[in-house]
This record gives sequence, structure tokens and C-alpha cells, in this order.
Amino acid sequence: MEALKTSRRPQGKVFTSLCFAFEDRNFFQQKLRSFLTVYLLLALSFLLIITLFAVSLSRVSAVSSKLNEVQPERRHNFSSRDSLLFPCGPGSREWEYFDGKCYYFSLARTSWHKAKAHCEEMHSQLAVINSYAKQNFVMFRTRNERFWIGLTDENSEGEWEWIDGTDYKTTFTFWKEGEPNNSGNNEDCAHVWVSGKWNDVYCTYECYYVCEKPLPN
Ligand SMILES: [Ca+2]
Ligand SMILES: [Ca+2]
Repeated sequence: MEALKTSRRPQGKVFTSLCFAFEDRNFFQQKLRSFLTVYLLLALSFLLIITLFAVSLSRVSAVSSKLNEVQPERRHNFSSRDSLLFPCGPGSREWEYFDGKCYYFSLARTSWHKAKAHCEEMHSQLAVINSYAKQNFVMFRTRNERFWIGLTDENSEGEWEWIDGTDYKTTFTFWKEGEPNNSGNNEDCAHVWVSGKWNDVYCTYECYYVCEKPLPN
């Protein structure tokens, strides 16, 4: 019996070892399966992210190309808006629009001749006030100050002339009462007086001035 017991012991050990080995194998297989599952899930997530990224990129690209198509139209609209807000040109904001022309009201005083020259340097001329509407615009803008206009009798005393050749005798006038009076026999240039009415004064007198020019093309 003892011999039988002795002979069975090694077989039991082998069986036990085999059992352990089998369990280890199962354990590793399970671990391997779970690792594979994790890797598979990671790979699928990665693919999903790549796909979403590619879709987003294509949509951004499509929107960007649409925007590029719209840009010229927007630029055109801004350009139209600028010409409405600044009809005398976005770069000429000191020029004011009235009834189809652009007007510059100086911020410095000078003589009539220097004022005339400065207007000409700016491709304009001293304002010719040939209508009550224009007078009203200039008068409103120049109130309480004196501004030169393009009217003189330097060439022949009492023969007033507009600098653009407009016929003085048949055109609107707005002289102050008692003017032009050629005071001191030396008043040959006209300005809009503080009340808005016109006065003749000596041409070297220094006051502000109004230039006018046609609308830019
Ligand atoms: Ca005079
Ligand atoms: Ca006078």
C-alpha cells in the first residue's frame, strides 16, 4: 500500500503542475484578449478622429472658398458705401459735398490771392456763389466768421467778376446792406461776412476761404 501511495504522489504533482500551467495559459490568453480589445478600440477611436478631422477640414476648405468668392462683392459694397459716405473721396474727408460739388472750408486765415492760389493747388477754385441754395449752404457753414469767395473787381473798379467767368450781372448776389462800398478806394475782394452776407474788403486782409471743385470721377 505504501508503495502504491509512493507511486501515486508524483502523478498528483504532475497533474497539479499541469493544472497550474493550464490556468496560466488561460490567464495569459484572457490578458491578451483584453489587450487586443483595448488596442482595437484605440485603433477604431484613432480612425474615427482622423475621419472627423478630414471631414472638418473639407468643410472649412469649402467655407473658405465660398468666402473668397464673396470677398470681391464685399469690397465692392464697402467701396459703394465709402462713395456714399464720402462722395468727395474717402481720402478727402475735409471736403464737404453739396449739390454735386465738393467744398473746402479753410482752417487758416490768409489774403485773397494766397487763398486763390491754395485752392488752385488743391485742383479747385475759390467758391462761386451763384444760387440762394449755395449761399445758404456756405452761410450756414461759415456763420460768425469771414470767408473769401471767388469774386473781385481788381481788374476794373466796380466791375465785379466771378473767377470762373460766371456772368456777375445776371447772377445771384447777396451783398450786405451798403456793400460793396470800396471803402478807402481799396476794397477789391469779396468775402462772406459774419452774417453770411457779402462785403468787399482790401485783398490783403486775412480771413478764411472756401474752395470748390467738381465731384471726383
Ligand atoms: Ca473795389
Ligand atoms: Ca466794404
